[in-house]
Amino acid sequence: MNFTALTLFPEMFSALLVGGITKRSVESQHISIETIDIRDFAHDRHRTTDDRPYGGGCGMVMKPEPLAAAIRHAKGMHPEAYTFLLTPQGRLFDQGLAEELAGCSGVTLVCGRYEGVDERICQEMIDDELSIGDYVLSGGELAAMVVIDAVCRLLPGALGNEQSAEEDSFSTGLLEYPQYTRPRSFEGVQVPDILLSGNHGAIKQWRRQTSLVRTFLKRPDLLLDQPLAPGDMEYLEKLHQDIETIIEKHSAVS
Ligand code: 4HQ
Repeated sequence: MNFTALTLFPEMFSALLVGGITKRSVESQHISIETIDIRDFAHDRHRTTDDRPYGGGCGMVMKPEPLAAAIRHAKGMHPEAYTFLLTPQGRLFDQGLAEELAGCSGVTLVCGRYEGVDERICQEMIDDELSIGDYVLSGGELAAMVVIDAVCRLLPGALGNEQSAEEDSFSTGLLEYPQYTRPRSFEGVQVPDILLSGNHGAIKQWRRQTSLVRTFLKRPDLLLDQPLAPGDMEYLEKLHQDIETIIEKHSAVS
């Protein structure tokens, strides 16, 4: 899969080659990461890429001409790729969208700077707008790298352990269960006995149940989306029962 980033700061993307899954995926040719320097498509003496906003106001806007030429160049290189603009106005980039993009042969990511890009670029040359969350970045580059990282690790061959992408939080629809490694006792805190029991059925059940409780406590919104397994319902009903028993006991004395 090819990722092409259009940016005024192509060097930023070298961060993806420093280590980790993105570096390995480039080396094994499961992905390629190309950058296009938007400034290479500005042909005035100062290679200007920004201009003052019509109607006044603070800040600068990315001029349409260099950006349009850069996007046309990218489309020429990768005619089948989808072209996305990173912007807080975009569709929220979540695990579902990452899985969708993992099915594409190419993704082109247009990274704005300043106050944003001329609206005519968004209207005419962008397939869809993506946001990585409700906060304001100083440029689209970090957002584009988030997208590349999250999509890359879903591609076949990207993981040492193929299973771990499927068991990830959000792929199960739940937050992850707690993880432990050696030593068995660390600063007085023990690894839960069940994980040392060798009983794989019991361990699987414990993990699922801790995932459920964690999700309920930290991100109850997630439990409303995903369908639950039958065993989940049984466990939640048992907890519900236990809570009711506690409440009844305490309302009897007060
Ligand atoms: N941007 N998710 C680039 C973002 C953003 C986000 C603000 C995009 C600044 C120039 N991008 N402009 N959040 O905050 O994708």
